[in-house]
Amino acid sequence: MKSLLLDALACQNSARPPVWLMRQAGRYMASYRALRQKYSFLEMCHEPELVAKVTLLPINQFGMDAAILFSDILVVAEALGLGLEFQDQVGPIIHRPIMSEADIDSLPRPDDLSSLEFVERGILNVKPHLNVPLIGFCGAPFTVASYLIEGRSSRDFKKTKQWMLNHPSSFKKLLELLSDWSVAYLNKQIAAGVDAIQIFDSWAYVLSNNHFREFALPYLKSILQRLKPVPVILFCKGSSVFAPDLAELCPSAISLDWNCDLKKVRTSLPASIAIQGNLDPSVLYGTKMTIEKEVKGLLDSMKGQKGYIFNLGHGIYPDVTEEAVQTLVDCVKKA
Ligand code: 1CP
Repeated sequence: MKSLLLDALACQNSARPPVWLMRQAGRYMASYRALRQKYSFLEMCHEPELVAKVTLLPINQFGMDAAILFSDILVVAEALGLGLEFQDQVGPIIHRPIMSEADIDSLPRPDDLSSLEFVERGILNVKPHLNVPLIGFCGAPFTVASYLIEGRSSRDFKKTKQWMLNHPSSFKKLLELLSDWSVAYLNKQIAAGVDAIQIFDSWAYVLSNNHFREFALPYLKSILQRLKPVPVILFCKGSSVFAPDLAELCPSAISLDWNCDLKKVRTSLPASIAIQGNLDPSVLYGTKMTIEKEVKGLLDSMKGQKGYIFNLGHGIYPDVTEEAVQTLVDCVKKA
């Protein structure tokens, strides 16, 4: 498949940058909210026809240059038998969080992925309807481990940090198991037809530099080394700080948050690694003029750079307007 995204991931683009947005299929869309009146979030993830439908919603409405599979990084928690629920206003709840090394030892190995078959079927369903690449994904081991240990979203990651610091060897056992699951799960997505992969280490920024090197980086590396050949984008919140370390893993692209000067990071990294990002998601709360000004400012700063993919620095907030998202996409497409 020839596409702006795949060209940019190969650092071979000469046209305008491709644009897609993290969490582009979600609650800010009226059509998504209408479906959520009928189905729970997990029901939507489990039903391959709905997966296809929701994946296509933003592409058909706004015209992004890539689709991201509608699913969640935590469906793996279900496959591990830990029980998963998404509560409105709360977020993900793991029914049986991991509390001991014995809990880790009792988790299943990724020998049988039949419990995640709905993801594969979703991919097969959506692919024939797409004329842009489809991005598959998983959560990185540290980020997924934090949910499995905390049992829900956390501010301070206290239980995770206590375990990591006091019992590093059993914590690493969990990270290794999650790496193995990620490899099996991503290779399944690749076999089903995704064109690129993004790995989300959303909460890696809570780690110190040393701890990032000990508890995040080796597991990302182990995943990358075992994937079938497709372009891989690495996303961490805090990735501008960790970019030099991430670059050593030779991903196709690094996705950056909005704290950094994107041009500076671009010039500090090997030209063979593409850069994705990094508009502050709250710019979408601005007026049309503000959004256009901010988007153009970012585009100007990256003008002439090969291997640039326009995106936000993190996911879209659920209460932005559809008009704001359309303004952003149109503005990049006019570049
Ligand atoms: O309708 C609803 O109430 C559900 C809202 C929602 C959606 C639309 C959740 C719950 N997940 C998703 C989809 C999703 N999640 C996608 C695919 C759709 C797309 O991007 O268009 C992806 C790639 C994710 C990934 C994901 N889930 C991440 C990593 C990305 C990031 O934002 O950092 C994380 C951390 C999650 C966990 C998660 N899923 C949902 C919630 C509310 C949360 C918790 C977030 C938190 O702890 O703050």
